Amino acid sequence: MANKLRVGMVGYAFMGAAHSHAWRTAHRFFDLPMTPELTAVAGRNEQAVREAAERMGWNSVETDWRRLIERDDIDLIDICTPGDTHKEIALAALAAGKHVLCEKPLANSLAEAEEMAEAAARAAENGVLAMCGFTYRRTPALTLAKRFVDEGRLGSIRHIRAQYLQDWLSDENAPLTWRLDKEKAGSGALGDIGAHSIDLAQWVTGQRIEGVSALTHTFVTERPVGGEFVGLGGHGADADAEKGPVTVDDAAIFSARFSDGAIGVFEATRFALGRKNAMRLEVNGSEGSIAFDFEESNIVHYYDARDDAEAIGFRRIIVTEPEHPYVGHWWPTGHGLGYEHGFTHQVVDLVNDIAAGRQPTPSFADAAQVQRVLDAVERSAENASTWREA
Ligand code: SOE
Repeated sequence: MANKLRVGMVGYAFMGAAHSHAWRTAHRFFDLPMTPELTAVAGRNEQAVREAAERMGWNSVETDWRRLIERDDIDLIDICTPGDTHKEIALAALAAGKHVLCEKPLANSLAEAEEMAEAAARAAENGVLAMCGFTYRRTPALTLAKRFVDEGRLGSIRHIRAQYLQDWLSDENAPLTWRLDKEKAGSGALGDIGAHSIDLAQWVTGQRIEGVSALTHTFVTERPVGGEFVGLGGHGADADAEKGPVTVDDAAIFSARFSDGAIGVFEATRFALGRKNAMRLEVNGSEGSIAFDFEESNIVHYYDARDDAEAIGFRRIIVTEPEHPYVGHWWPTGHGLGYEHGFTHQVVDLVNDIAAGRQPTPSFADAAQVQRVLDAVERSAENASTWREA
């Protein structure tokens, strides 16, 4: 029987549920060198964490994450909490010799992210490995897009166009939740969803973002405290309910220069009515283009400038063939995968890397580079010295 990888997870809300599903599922569809065991989940509210453990299949609970780290029957700490706790938990786990998987964005500030990346680099010297959960890298259509870029099919990259559009904050009476609190979340749409676009753009193209010019905006500056919290946002309380300040951006847009000569435009918002999870990426090179939209997550569009003039045009590739990344482990051709599969593939890659003693990606250093861009966007937006009145 394969060895076990005994997991302790901190947090059990939306991300905790997605991670639990992945830890439970990965070895049932992929041959793994170690079988994940859902050893313990931690949360402060004992009754709630017990219910979550029961529902999601965890063997035991702790009401203090520090206890997870002290336990000698746990090999890996999975951090699914808001950003204000990432650094403390990750540093303690690495110091105790536990591998770490940490949700994105890595931290709430660049200084924290850099400290975490340094700690991870030191831990890696002793075989203790850390990874950040930029899960969309493991969406097969995006993995395929990266493969095309790496194979040189697009030639040299000129344009990157990245949008992450959601609409769950459009209702101005949606309640004030942790994602709207700078202390807890670090930033708003920028760090929550823009960070995914930044990571993907850099990863797919293999180029770093070296500079940005940015604009951020908060459309609704105060919201009801304690409305009904459903899913991500939910519905507001009465019009006369007590309100509290929104301390993060609702939307961020920026242009960027990449290390190898490409230029990019980015937009992140949770106010794009009708766009539910439209994480879009388009890359144009000297020989071809790729385009992706998570609302059609099994499809990548590919344009090859070398095609016959008569037949040239974007090909709509349905990424459900067994030859496509990860896909052969799932359903017969054409049946498609969803949001949760990215998390499962993340576990597959992480477990394989841990078993091989190999650095998983994205590393904390990769995630700190994303944080460097988030930080530059915030600094640029605060002091838009290139701003000209029109
Ligand atoms: C909310 O905007 C959110 O859940 C993000 O926090 C996730 O990272 C993204 O995968 C989906 O949207």
